[in-house]
Amino acid sequence: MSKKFLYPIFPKDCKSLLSKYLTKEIFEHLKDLKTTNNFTLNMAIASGVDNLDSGIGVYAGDVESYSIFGKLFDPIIQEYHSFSKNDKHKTNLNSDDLKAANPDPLGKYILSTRIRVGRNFANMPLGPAISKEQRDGVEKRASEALNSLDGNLKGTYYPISGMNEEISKKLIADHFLFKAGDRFLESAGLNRDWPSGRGIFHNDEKTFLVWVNEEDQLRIISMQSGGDIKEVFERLTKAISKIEEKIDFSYNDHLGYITSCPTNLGTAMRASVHIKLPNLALDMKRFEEITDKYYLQIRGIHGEHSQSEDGIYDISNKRRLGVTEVQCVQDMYDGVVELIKIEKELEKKL
Ligand code: ADP
Ligand code: CIR
Repeated sequence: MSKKFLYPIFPKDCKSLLSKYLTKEIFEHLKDLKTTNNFTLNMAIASGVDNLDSGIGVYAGDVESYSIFGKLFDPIIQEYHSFSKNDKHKTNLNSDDLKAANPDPLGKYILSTRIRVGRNFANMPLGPAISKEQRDGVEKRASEALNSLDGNLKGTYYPISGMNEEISKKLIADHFLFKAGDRFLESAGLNRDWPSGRGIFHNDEKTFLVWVNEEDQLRIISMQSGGDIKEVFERLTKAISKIEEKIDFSYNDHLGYITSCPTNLGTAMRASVHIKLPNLALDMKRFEEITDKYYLQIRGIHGEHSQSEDGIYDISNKRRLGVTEVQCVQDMYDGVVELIKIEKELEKKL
């Protein structure tokens, strides 16, 4: 007999948006619904129910999840992106519109810059609801499209299956490859059939990389040492348009690019720097006042849910939906300029 699906009780100190918005009434309303890919509310909330330290706690199995379970997703999207269910998304990937001269030409603060977007195939379930056969098909189509790129985007696709453990450990430590066994993704069903269908494509310099079948079917990444944010954005936009010549991605006027985690909807873009701010780090209240003002998120240097080391932080745009790609990078750039200015002032007071 199947286990009865009961209303989850969250502890008082649970801060996830799931615990905030999944009222008993909404639960009763949604608990027996499913999408055409058989994705249920139980599946959508599993990550936040298992991981009480989640910030968000929900995942979509397909684009339909966002409407069928809209009573839960809409307020979460509203709070994270300040975006209402009647708003329209807008896109602008024209790098000429970005005003971002290197804010740290001497390389004293910014160690590296990375900009990524998530993309999922049109007419295909998202990772939490995809079958093994569909996932392997995505890998085949993605690796063929990627292996045909040329110029500075030319590279090689490396499946995770059969990858030497030393090589994968080094790629993860050097910030190029996703970690295996993430517990948030595990509960969301995103690690099923691991490692089949997963892999990484990169050029020789590792300035252009694509993750295949992690949280989204593609994570298209441009990164390099230092703070030339515009160059990183230019490489990314060129890569996106080349890949879009070969693959149709899931997109609609309301939610923009469709992703499995609602925080990534819209542009699906996270533009970040690894930046050394040891003095500002001694006053986290002030640090967070600046990051809040510019709509930025602070992460540790080994990615989400990791800690800072040696006063180095991962600073990135928080908003992704209802703002353009250029604005996402501009948010990060403007905030970083301000952070460096304050760090310099604090240095002078030493
Ligand atoms: P995502 O950016 O795809 O949401 P994570 O936060 O997990 O995922 O980060 C993925 C990897 O990218 C981690 O190894 C992280 O340290 C690395 N990373 C993120 N931003 C930068 C950056 N600016 N420079 C170098 N590595 C970065
Ligand atoms: C969580 O809920 O903490 C994870 N599922 C990750 C959510 C995405 N994080 C973010 O803030 N962008």
